[in-house]
Amino acid sequence: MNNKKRIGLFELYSKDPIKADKELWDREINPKTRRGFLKKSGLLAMASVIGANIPFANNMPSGLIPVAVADDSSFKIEGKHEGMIILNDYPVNTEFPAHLLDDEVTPNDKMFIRNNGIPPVDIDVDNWILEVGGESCETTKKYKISDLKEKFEEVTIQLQLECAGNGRVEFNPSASGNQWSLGAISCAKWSGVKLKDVLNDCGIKDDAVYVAYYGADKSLNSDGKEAISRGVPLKKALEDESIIAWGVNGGDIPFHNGHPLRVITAGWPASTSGKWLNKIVIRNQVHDGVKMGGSSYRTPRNPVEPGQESENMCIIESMPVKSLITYPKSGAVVKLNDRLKLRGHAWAGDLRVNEMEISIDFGATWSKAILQEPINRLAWQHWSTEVNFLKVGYYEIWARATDLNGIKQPMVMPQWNPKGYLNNACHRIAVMIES
Ligand SMILES: Nc1nc2c(c(=O)[nH]1)N[C@H]1C(S)=C(S)[C@@H](COP(=O)(O)O)O[C@H]1N2
Ligand SMILES: [Mo]
Repeated sequence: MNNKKRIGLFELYSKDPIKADKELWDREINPKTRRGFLKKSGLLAMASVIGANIPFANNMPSGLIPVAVADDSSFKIEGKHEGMIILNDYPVNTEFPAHLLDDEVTPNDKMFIRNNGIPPVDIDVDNWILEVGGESCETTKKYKISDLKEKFEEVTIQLQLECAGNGRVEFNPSASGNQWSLGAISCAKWSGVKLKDVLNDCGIKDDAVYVAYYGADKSLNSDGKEAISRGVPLKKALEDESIIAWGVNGGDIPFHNGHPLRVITAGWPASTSGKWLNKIVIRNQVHDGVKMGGSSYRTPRNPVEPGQESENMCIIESMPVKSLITYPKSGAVVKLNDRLKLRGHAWAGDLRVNEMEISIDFGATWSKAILQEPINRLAWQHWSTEVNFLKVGYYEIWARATDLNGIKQPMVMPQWNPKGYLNNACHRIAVMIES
């Protein structure tokens, strides 16, 4: 560090996040992870980086980067909310920073996008055909969207969709793939029909074990093949919440989110929820479509040392317990003696969240937040609370959810796996308390 007086990075961060990020690189903090660890510098150096005193410095895990210097930066793209973060434009992969996911029901312009290939063009909604077949389907049938609407009971249900790779950016050693931070999660209100009603209309043979989708998008390497074709065991497909949707939040599904039709099997990796849906197959074996095999959406059956591969992988099913702080935005400046209101969401795959806790002292003590019931099964739950700060300075607010089985979110990265899936570490935000 030179002697020149630096503007506190915290202040710079709130003004110009991109410049602040660059400063970070200059200051030798691992630039790969937004929540990595300081290489050498101690807490004193850290305090000078953020330009403030850290009241609970004693409790801070050694080397952890204060989130004030490790937050999201965002820029603009057409079509979705301007705060969208673009991770990749070919194929399109975008997410939102946590504070933009504050809505109880995720609006269409804030639904993340995870495309594996090239979406279809020239979509003709009136003549869009969904075929249902497969070796364990008694009668192969074709439906127009209008047929689905006429034949089956319509349901509207709020469902969480989370990419299995959400949080991948924190994996160390790093894992290839989109470097999702926290925002590959949405919970919108979907309208359509129950998948089981359609499957039963075609007849499910006794030997059926799996239900899988095909979509109209194509792989990037112009071989004409699908980009992805995944599925779920029959039991999951037959749940009341597994649906074929043509609408979301009272309107059409946005183009990049699968217009005009998609399947949703919420609580599982969102890769099981096929977009631009044109075919469903009832299988007599575990589906063998694109991204079902190898290490795709699989984790080692037995824990591996970070950086090691495994031959023995199993398919990810229900997603783990997780939560977000959606208010305030990380970097908020609060007056001493003002009670700070906090809120966010929590979810736990197929399960419910049972408890929500907050810490303002780097996890030394926790206090319970108010946790609401989900509006329906497989919708996220909202939590809220208020906190008081005793001294001025830099604080972090950590949030931790516990699922119905008593499983809590880990504080740091969970078990490493080769593809960087299932990071459900606690979300942390920075706040500055001023007199
Ligand atoms: N047809 C098709 N379906 C798909 C995908 C895709 O690329 N093509 N991506 C999957 C993955 S990996 C995820 S995380 C979710 C993302 O849904 P969203 O883009 O609507 O948020 O869609 C899934 N369904
Ligand atoms: Mo995904």
